[in-house]
Amino acid sequence: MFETIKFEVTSGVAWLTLNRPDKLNAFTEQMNTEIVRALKDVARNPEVRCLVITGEGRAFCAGEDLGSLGEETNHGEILRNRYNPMIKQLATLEKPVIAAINGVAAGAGLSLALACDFRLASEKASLVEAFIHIGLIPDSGNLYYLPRLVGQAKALELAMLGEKISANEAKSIGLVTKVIPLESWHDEVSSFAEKLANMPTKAIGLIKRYVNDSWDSDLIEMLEKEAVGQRAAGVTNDHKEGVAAFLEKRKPQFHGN
Ligand code: T3D
Repeated sequence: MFETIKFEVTSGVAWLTLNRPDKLNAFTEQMNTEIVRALKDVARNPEVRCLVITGEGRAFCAGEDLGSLGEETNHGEILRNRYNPMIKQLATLEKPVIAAINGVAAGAGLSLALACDFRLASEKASLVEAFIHIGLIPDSGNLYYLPRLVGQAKALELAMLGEKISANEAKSIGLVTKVIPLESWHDEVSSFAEKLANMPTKAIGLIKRYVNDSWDSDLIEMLEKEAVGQRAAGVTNDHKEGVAAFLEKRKPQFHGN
Protein backbone atom coordinates (compact mmCIF):
# COMPACT_ATOMS: atom_id res chain seq x y z
CA MET A 1 0.00 0.00 0.00
CA PHE A 2 2.86 2.38 0.87
CA GLU A 3 6.50 2.33 -0.33
CA THR A 4 8.23 5.08 1.65
CA ILE A 5 6.41 4.70 4.96
CA LYS A 6 5.15 1.82 7.05
CA PHE A 7 1.68 2.12 8.51
CA GLU A 8 -0.10 -0.17 10.93
CA VAL A 9 -2.82 0.04 13.54
CA THR A 10 -2.68 -1.96 16.77
CA SER A 11 -4.65 -1.52 20.01
CA GLY A 12 -6.13 1.82 18.93
CA VAL A 13 -2.71 3.25 18.00
CA ALA A 14 -1.63 4.00 14.42
CA TRP A 15 2.13 3.69 13.87
CA LEU A 16 3.45 5.70 10.93
CA THR A 17 7.14 4.91 10.34
CA LEU A 18 9.18 6.96 7.87
CA ASN A 19 11.00 4.29 5.92
CA ARG A 20 14.02 5.46 3.90
CA PRO A 21 16.67 4.58 6.49
CA ASP A 22 19.64 4.75 4.08
CA LYS A 23 18.76 8.45 3.48
CA LEU A 24 17.98 9.08 7.16
CA ASN A 25 14.29 9.04 6.17
CA ALA A 26 14.64 12.23 4.10
CA PHE A 27 11.39 13.37 2.48
CA THR A 28 10.62 12.79 -1.18
CA GLU A 29 7.48 13.89 -2.97
CA GLN A 30 6.21 10.31 -2.77
CA MET A 31 6.82 10.24 0.96
CA ASN A 32 4.95 13.52 1.53
CA THR A 33 2.03 12.15 -0.50
CA GLU A 34 1.98 8.86 1.37
CA ILE A 35 2.09 10.61 4.75
CA VAL A 36 -0.91 12.77 3.82
CA ARG A 37 -2.81 9.64 2.71
CA ALA A 38 -1.99 7.89 5.98
CA LEU A 39 -3.03 10.97 8.01
CA LYS A 40 -6.38 11.02 6.21
CA ASP A 41 -6.84 7.33 7.09
CA VAL A 42 -6.11 8.13 10.72
CA ALA A 43 -8.66 10.99 10.71
CA ARG A 44 -11.34 8.76 9.17
CA ASN A 45 -10.79 5.58 11.16
CA PRO A 46 -12.72 5.64 14.48
CA GLU A 47 -10.62 2.71 15.75
CA VAL A 48 -7.52 4.93 15.74
CA ARG A 49 -7.36 6.99 18.92
CA CYS A 50 -3.69 7.97 18.87
CA LEU A 51 -1.02 8.37 16.18
CA VAL A 52 2.71 7.77 16.60
CA ILE A 53 5.13 9.06 13.96
CA THR A 54 8.64 7.64 14.08
CA GLY A 55 11.58 6.76 11.84
CA GLU A 56 13.14 3.49 10.67
CA GLY A 57 16.83 2.98 11.45
CA ARG A 58 19.06 5.50 13.19
CA ALA A 59 17.23 8.73 12.23
CA PHE A 60 13.81 10.27 12.75
CA CYS A 61 13.98 12.36 9.56
CA ALA A 62 16.68 14.49 7.87
CA GLY A 63 14.22 16.85 6.13
CA GLU A 64 13.98 17.28 2.37
CA ASP A 65 16.02 14.84 0.28
CA LEU A 66 18.67 17.25 -0.91
CA GLY A 67 19.59 14.95 -3.78
CA SER A 68 16.30 15.79 -5.48
CA LEU A 69 16.61 19.61 -5.41
CA GLY A 70 17.62 21.11 -8.74
CA GLU A 71 18.80 24.63 -9.60
CA GLU A 72 15.38 25.50 -10.98
CA THR A 73 13.56 24.32 -7.87
CA ASN A 74 10.67 26.62 -6.85
CA HIS A 75 10.84 26.15 -3.09
CA GLY A 76 7.58 28.02 -2.48
CA GLU A 77 5.68 25.65 -4.74
CA ILE A 78 7.31 22.60 -3.13
CA LEU A 79 6.10 23.82 0.23
CA ARG A 80 2.59 24.63 -1.00
CA ASN A 81 2.17 21.34 -2.83
CA ARG A 82 4.02 18.84 -0.66
CA TYR A 83 4.79 20.03 2.86
CA ASN A 84 1.98 22.42 3.80
CA PRO A 85 -0.79 19.84 3.18
CA MET A 86 1.03 17.45 5.51
CA ILE A 87 1.33 20.03 8.30
CA LYS A 88 -2.28 21.24 7.85
CA GLN A 89 -3.52 17.66 8.05
CA LEU A 90 -1.61 17.15 11.30
CA ALA A 91 -2.74 20.44 12.83
CA THR A 92 -6.41 19.69 12.18
CA LEU A 93 -6.27 16.01 13.17
CA GLU A 94 -8.45 15.88 16.28
CA LYS A 95 -6.60 12.92 17.80
CA PRO A 96 -3.41 12.97 19.86
CA VAL A 97 -0.20 12.72 17.84
CA ILE A 98 3.19 11.69 19.22
CA ALA A 99 6.50 12.26 17.45
CA ALA A 100 8.66 9.39 18.67
CA ILE A 101 12.05 10.92 17.84
CA ASN A 102 14.27 7.86 17.65
CA GLY A 103 17.33 9.68 16.22
CA VAL A 104 18.27 12.89 14.47
CA ALA A 105 15.43 15.23 13.43
CA ALA A 106 16.67 17.87 10.97
CA GLY A 107 15.11 20.55 8.78
CA ALA A 108 11.56 19.72 7.83
CA GLY A 109 11.96 16.50 9.81
CA LEU A 110 12.14 18.67 12.89
CA SER A 111 9.18 20.71 11.60
CA LEU A 112 7.16 17.50 11.38
CA ALA A 113 7.99 16.72 15.01
CA LEU A 114 7.09 20.27 16.10
CA ALA A 115 3.64 19.91 14.53
CA CYS A 116 2.91 16.87 16.73
CA ASP A 117 1.26 17.20 20.14
CA PHE A 118 3.94 15.32 22.07
CA ARG A 119 7.63 14.79 21.34
CA LEU A 120 9.15 11.74 23.00
CA ALA A 121 12.89 11.63 22.36
CA SER A 122 15.25 8.71 22.62
CA GLU A 123 18.32 9.60 24.68
CA LYS A 124 20.35 9.30 21.47
CA ALA A 125 18.12 11.68 19.50
CA SER A 126 19.26 15.13 18.40
CA LEU A 127 17.45 18.08 16.87
CA VAL A 128 18.85 20.53 14.37
CA GLU A 129 17.16 23.35 12.47
CA ALA A 130 19.63 22.68 9.57
CA PHE A 131 17.90 25.00 7.06
CA ILE A 132 20.37 27.85 7.58
CA HIS A 133 23.31 25.65 6.58
CA ILE A 134 21.90 25.45 3.07
CA GLY A 135 20.79 29.08 2.97
CA LEU A 136 17.10 28.42 3.58
CA ILE A 137 14.67 29.49 6.28
CA PRO A 138 12.77 27.12 8.59
CA ASP A 139 9.54 25.99 6.94
CA SER A 140 6.68 23.49 7.20
CA GLY A 141 5.22 25.28 10.22
CA ASN A 142 8.60 25.54 11.95
CA LEU A 143 8.42 29.34 12.26
CA TYR A 144 4.92 28.99 13.71
CA TYR A 145 5.55 26.24 16.26
CA LEU A 146 9.14 26.92 17.31
CA PRO A 147 8.65 30.37 18.97
CA ARG A 148 5.43 29.17 20.55
CA LEU A 149 7.23 26.21 22.10
CA VAL A 150 10.50 27.80 23.22
CA GLY A 151 9.96 31.59 23.07
CA GLN A 152 11.34 34.14 20.63
CA ALA A 153 14.94 34.36 21.87
CA LYS A 154 15.57 30.60 21.82
CA ALA A 155 13.73 30.23 18.51
CA LEU A 156 15.97 32.84 16.89
CA GLU A 157 19.07 31.20 18.35
CA LEU A 158 18.16 27.71 17.14
CA ALA A 159 16.99 28.86 13.71
CA MET A 160 19.81 31.32 12.98
CA LEU A 161 22.75 29.36 14.38
CA GLY A 162 21.44 25.94 13.32
CA GLU A 163 23.36 24.15 16.04
CA LYS A 164 22.45 20.57 16.82
CA ILE A 165 21.01 20.06 20.32
CA SER A 166 20.77 16.84 22.29
CA ALA A 167 17.54 15.28 23.51
CA ASN A 168 18.31 16.44 27.06
CA GLU A 169 18.94 20.03 25.96
CA ALA A 170 15.69 19.91 23.99
CA LYS A 171 13.86 18.72 27.10
CA SER A 172 15.37 21.51 29.20
CA ILE A 173 13.95 24.19 26.86
CA GLY A 174 10.54 22.55 26.59
CA LEU A 175 10.98 21.26 23.06
CA VAL A 176 10.45 17.63 24.00
CA THR A 177 8.03 16.11 26.47
CA LYS A 178 10.22 13.31 27.73
CA VAL A 179 13.64 11.73 27.13
CA ILE A 180 13.55 7.93 27.14
CA PRO A 181 16.51 5.58 27.70
CA LEU A 182 17.40 3.31 24.79
CA GLU A 183 16.62 0.09 26.62
CA SER A 184 13.01 1.05 27.35
CA TRP A 185 12.38 3.09 24.17
CA HIS A 186 9.77 0.86 22.53
CA ASP A 187 7.94 -0.05 25.75
CA GLU A 188 7.71 3.53 26.97
CA VAL A 189 6.55 4.94 23.64
CA SER A 190 3.95 2.17 23.35
CA SER A 191 2.61 2.66 26.84
CA PHE A 192 2.47 6.47 26.40
CA ALA A 193 0.53 5.96 23.13
CA GLU A 194 -1.78 3.32 24.58
CA LYS A 195 -2.55 5.52 27.55
CA LEU A 196 -3.64 8.31 25.17
CA ALA A 197 -5.58 5.81 23.04
CA ASN A 198 -7.64 4.87 26.10
CA MET A 199 -8.54 8.42 27.03
CA PRO A 200 -11.68 10.36 25.98
CA THR A 201 -10.67 10.93 22.34
CA LYS A 202 -13.38 13.48 21.50
CA ALA A 203 -12.39 15.68 24.45
CA ILE A 204 -8.72 15.40 23.47
CA GLY A 205 -9.60 16.48 19.92
CA LEU A 206 -11.57 19.45 21.26
CA ILE A 207 -8.69 20.47 23.56
CA LYS A 208 -6.36 20.46 20.54
CA ARG A 209 -8.79 22.49 18.42
CA TYR A 210 -9.31 25.17 21.05
CA VAL A 211 -5.69 25.44 22.22
CA ASN A 212 -4.82 26.07 18.56
CA ASP A 213 -7.65 28.63 18.29
CA SER A 214 -6.53 30.42 21.45
CA TRP A 215 -3.54 32.01 19.67
CA ASP A 216 -5.90 34.03 17.48
CA SER A 217 -8.72 34.65 19.96
CA ASP A 218 -9.35 37.05 22.83
CA LEU A 219 -10.75 36.00 26.21
CA ILE A 220 -14.37 36.71 25.29
CA GLU A 221 -14.08 34.59 22.15
CA MET A 222 -12.36 31.79 24.07
CA LEU A 223 -15.05 31.79 26.76
CA GLU A 224 -17.66 31.20 24.07
CA LYS A 225 -15.52 28.57 22.32
CA GLU A 226 -15.13 26.74 25.63
CA ALA A 227 -18.90 26.79 26.06
CA VAL A 228 -19.42 25.35 22.56
CA GLY A 229 -16.68 22.77 23.07
CA GLN A 230 -17.94 21.76 26.50
CA ARG A 231 -21.41 21.27 25.09
CA ALA A 232 -19.91 18.85 22.54
CA ALA A 233 -17.79 17.05 25.15
CA GLY A 234 -20.72 16.96 27.57
CA VAL A 235 -22.89 14.84 25.29
CA THR A 236 -20.26 12.12 24.74
CA ASN A 237 -20.56 8.65 26.22
CA ASP A 238 -17.05 9.13 27.61
CA HIS A 239 -18.28 12.05 29.74
CA LYS A 240 -21.14 9.91 31.11
CA GLU A 241 -18.72 7.05 31.76
CA GLY A 242 -16.23 9.35 33.50
CA VAL A 243 -18.86 10.67 35.91
CA ALA A 244 -20.35 7.21 36.53
CA ALA A 245 -16.91 5.71 37.21
CA PHE A 246 -16.10 8.52 39.64
CA LEU A 247 -19.33 8.03 41.57
CA GLU A 248 -18.96 4.25 41.58
CA LYS A 249 -15.30 4.55 42.68
CA ARG A 250 -13.97 2.49 39.76
CA LYS A 251 -11.64 3.05 36.80
CA PRO A 252 -13.41 4.52 33.76
CA GLN A 253 -13.54 2.63 30.46
CA PHE A 254 -13.46 5.24 27.70
CA HIS A 255 -14.36 4.26 24.14
CA GLY A 256 -13.59 7.49 22.31
CA ASN A 257 -17.20 8.45 21.58
O1 T3D B 1 12.41 23.05 -1.51
C1 T3D B 1 12.18 23.14 -0.29
O2 T3D B 1 12.29 24.21 0.31
C2 T3D B 1 11.74 21.90 0.37
C3 T3D B 1 11.74 21.96 1.81
C4 T3D B 1 12.88 21.81 2.49
C5 T3D B 1 12.85 21.64 3.91
C6 T3D B 1 14.13 21.07 4.45
O3 T3D B 1 14.07 20.08 5.12
S1 T3D B 1 15.59 21.85 4.09
C7 T3D B 1 16.75 20.98 5.13
C8 T3D B 1 17.18 19.71 4.51
N1 T3D B 1 17.94 18.89 5.43
C9 T3D B 1 19.22 19.14 5.73
O4 T3D B 1 19.81 20.10 5.31
C10 T3D B 1 19.91 18.14 6.64
C11 T3D B 1 21.05 17.48 5.87
N2 T3D B 1 21.63 16.43 6.68
C12 T3D B 1 22.44 16.67 7.71
O5 T3D B 1 22.70 17.80 8.08
C13 T3D B 1 23.02 15.48 8.40
O6 T3D B 1 22.96 14.37 7.52
C14 T3D B 1 22.28 15.13 9.71
C15 T3D B 1 22.55 16.20 10.76
C16 T3D B 1 20.78 14.98 9.49
C17 T3D B 1 22.81 13.77 10.24
O7 T3D B 1 24.23 13.82 10.27
P1 T3D B 1 25.04 12.44 10.41
O8 T3D B 1 26.47 12.82 10.53
O9 T3D B 1 24.42 11.64 11.50
O10 T3D B 1 24.77 11.63 9.05
P2 T3D B 1 25.40 11.91 7.63
O11 T3D B 1 26.65 11.13 7.48
O12 T3D B 1 25.46 13.36 7.34
O13 T3D B 1 24.27 11.28 6.64
C18 T3D B 1 24.13 9.87 6.49
C19 T3D B 1 23.64 9.62 5.08
O14 T3D B 1 22.35 10.21 4.89
C20 T3D B 1 24.57 10.27 4.05
O15 T3D B 1 24.54 9.47 2.88
P3 T3D B 1 25.77 8.49 2.55
O16 T3D B 1 26.99 9.36 2.49
O17 T3D B 1 25.84 7.51 3.68
O18 T3D B 1 25.41 7.88 1.26
C21 T3D B 1 23.86 11.56 3.76
O19 T3D B 1 24.17 12.12 2.52
C22 T3D B 1 22.40 11.12 3.81
N3 T3D B 1 21.53 12.25 4.10
C23 T3D B 1 21.41 12.88 5.27
N4 T3D B 1 20.54 13.89 5.15
C24 T3D B 1 20.08 13.86 3.89
C25 T3D B 1 20.72 12.81 3.21
N5 T3D B 1 20.47 12.54 1.93
C26 T3D B 1 19.58 13.34 1.30
N6 T3D B 1 18.95 14.36 1.88
C27 T3D B 1 19.17 14.65 3.17
N7 T3D B 1 18.47 15.64 3.77
